[in-house]
Amino acid sequence: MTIPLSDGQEPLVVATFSRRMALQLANGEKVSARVKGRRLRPVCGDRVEAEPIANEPEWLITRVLPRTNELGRPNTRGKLEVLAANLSFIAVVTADPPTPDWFIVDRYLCAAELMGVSAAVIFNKTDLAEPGTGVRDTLQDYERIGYQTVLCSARSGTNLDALRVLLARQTAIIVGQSGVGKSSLINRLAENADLPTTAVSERSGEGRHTTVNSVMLALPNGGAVIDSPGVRDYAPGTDNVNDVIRGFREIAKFGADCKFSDCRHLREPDCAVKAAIEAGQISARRYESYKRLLASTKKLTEKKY
Ligand SMILES: Nc1nc2c(ncn2[C@@H]2O[C@H](COP(=O)(O)OP(=O)(O)O)[C@@H](O)[C@H]2O)c(=O)[nH]1
Ligand SMILES: [Mg+2]
Ligand SMILES: [Zn+2]
Repeated sequence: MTIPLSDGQEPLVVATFSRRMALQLANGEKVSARVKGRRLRPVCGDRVEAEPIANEPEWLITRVLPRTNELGRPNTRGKLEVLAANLSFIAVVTADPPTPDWFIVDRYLCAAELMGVSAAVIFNKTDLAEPGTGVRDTLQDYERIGYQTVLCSARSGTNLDALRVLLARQTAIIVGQSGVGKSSLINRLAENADLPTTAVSERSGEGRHTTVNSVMLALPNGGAVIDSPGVRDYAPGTDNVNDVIRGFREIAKFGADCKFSDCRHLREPDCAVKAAIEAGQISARRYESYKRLLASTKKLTEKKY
């Protein structure tokens, strides 16, 4: 199955393996490609200019077209790595096991806000156990601020239709801690998908070896999903205080009523955000994530001077 491209559209990057790529051409054909020069860094979702290489089966990518957005995160060396580009949706997956790390979820949701794309929180593996009240309350907090949530199971198939509806006609990336079932979900959603999945117990903590950086697969009812098996669980961050504030939509909303227009919602007087937390209108746990992300930007900023 191919990802729908309109006639005459530029080739689309549908898989990356280090410097090697798979391209889908406008006629639906898939070709492998190399990248011209060291400075070009195409990622899944990129539109590129490319040409066939004479006397070789491969194509050469010569230019990456301007991106509408990109999802980046720090890699193991602390450098920003772009995971995918030109997205319309981010699905953040959690499960138990592994023990949910909601800070990772909040960081991806923050990135989605800054990119201007929709996002949802998925809780997978409901076949193992019904989610406890802690998980349900947390998901409800996300619903309250306008993120859709889905409880599902890649194994039993429960509620996968809800996920299909969410992802239909989107260009989505599936993110989340390793072992939550991202590849398993995509294998159920995308036809002909055969992504490798790995039991949590078989994973080494220090990053397992994966050859594929990321791959984009077509969905049966239109749209596409990207799987990006990372070597470790690095979630996006930001070094800009205003971006952190914008990245937490409920904090940005209540923050409009603070006394000071540059209020960081920490110890400032007449802070509408603090009032909203006390009134139970903002989740205290989300506020902790906000403060944690803010603290990490402070460290970054201090390092610069
Ligand atoms: N019980 C159960 N196990 C699942 C489910 N989804 C994935 N798994 C298992 O969880 C492990 C990690 O899955 P994988 O798709 O590789 O996770 P990823 O790292 O997020 O891509 C594998 O052993 C899967 O078989 C599910 O819905 N229920
Ligand atoms: Mg995977
Ligand atoms: Zn404030």
